[in-house]
Amino acid sequence: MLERIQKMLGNKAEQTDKTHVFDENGAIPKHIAVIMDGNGRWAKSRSLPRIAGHRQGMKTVKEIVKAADDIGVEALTMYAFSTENWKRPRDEVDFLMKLPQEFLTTELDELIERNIRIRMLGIQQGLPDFTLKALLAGEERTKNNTGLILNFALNYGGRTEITNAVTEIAQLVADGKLRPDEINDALVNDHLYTRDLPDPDLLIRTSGEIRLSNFMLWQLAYTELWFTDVLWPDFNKEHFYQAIAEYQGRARRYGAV
Ligand code: V07
Repeated sequence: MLERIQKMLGNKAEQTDKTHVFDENGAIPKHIAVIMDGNGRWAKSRSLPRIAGHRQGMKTVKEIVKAADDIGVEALTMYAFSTENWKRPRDEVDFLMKLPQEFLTTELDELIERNIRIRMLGIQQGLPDFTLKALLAGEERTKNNTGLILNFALNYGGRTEITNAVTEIAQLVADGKLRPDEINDALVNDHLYTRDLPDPDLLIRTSGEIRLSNFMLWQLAYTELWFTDVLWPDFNKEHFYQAIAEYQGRARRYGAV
């Protein structure tokens, strides 16, 4: 088994330390959510423009998607653009809005080969046409895939998601299709973007910030939270597997009591 893990990690000598790899026979988190923070700081530390950090960050996305797929994760949800991010400088926003298209142009064939399904969480309205077109084409071309569900949260805010659910439910009540006493957790869940996904088992946030920043507020209620100081462009599959190893350690400990 150690041999398989070494292969997965690329056989580097320092990675044979078992404490840094997950247990293939332990529980692999079914759904992992990721806040990809630190791209701007990574660029600044190299005296590069912020967009250089975003481009490098996209390379990390590619590596982590494959790392998740390789070990049988069922859903991976990545926070690509928040409703707050519109406040950034115009040229930075323009650059970010080109990334989905760029990502799909280079990666879609491999995603299809891997049987990965792409989906978007968030508000479509407000996105540039070319961004939305690329996203919808990616969703369409992968809609029958049955492997990893790869969610990109884009123009996403957790409170807005819950507020929209409340509005839909209120409308059902106003129309006489639902009684207030029929409203419960499961019904609210059915009005979220993630209605057909399990809640995340593990949240990863990079770059040393210990906050949720309006990400998946409802869904993260019972999720294990894992934070690292590593900046997103420096994050790699070894870090990712380390997060899973620590998740498994926590699961073992509370399994023991
Ligand atoms: C974005 C790169 C990763 C770091 C975080 C911010 C910048 C991948 C996508 C993407 C989105 C949808 C899709 C395929 C790829 C993306 C934005 C920003 C807006 F279908 N990375 N990435 N989208 N960053």
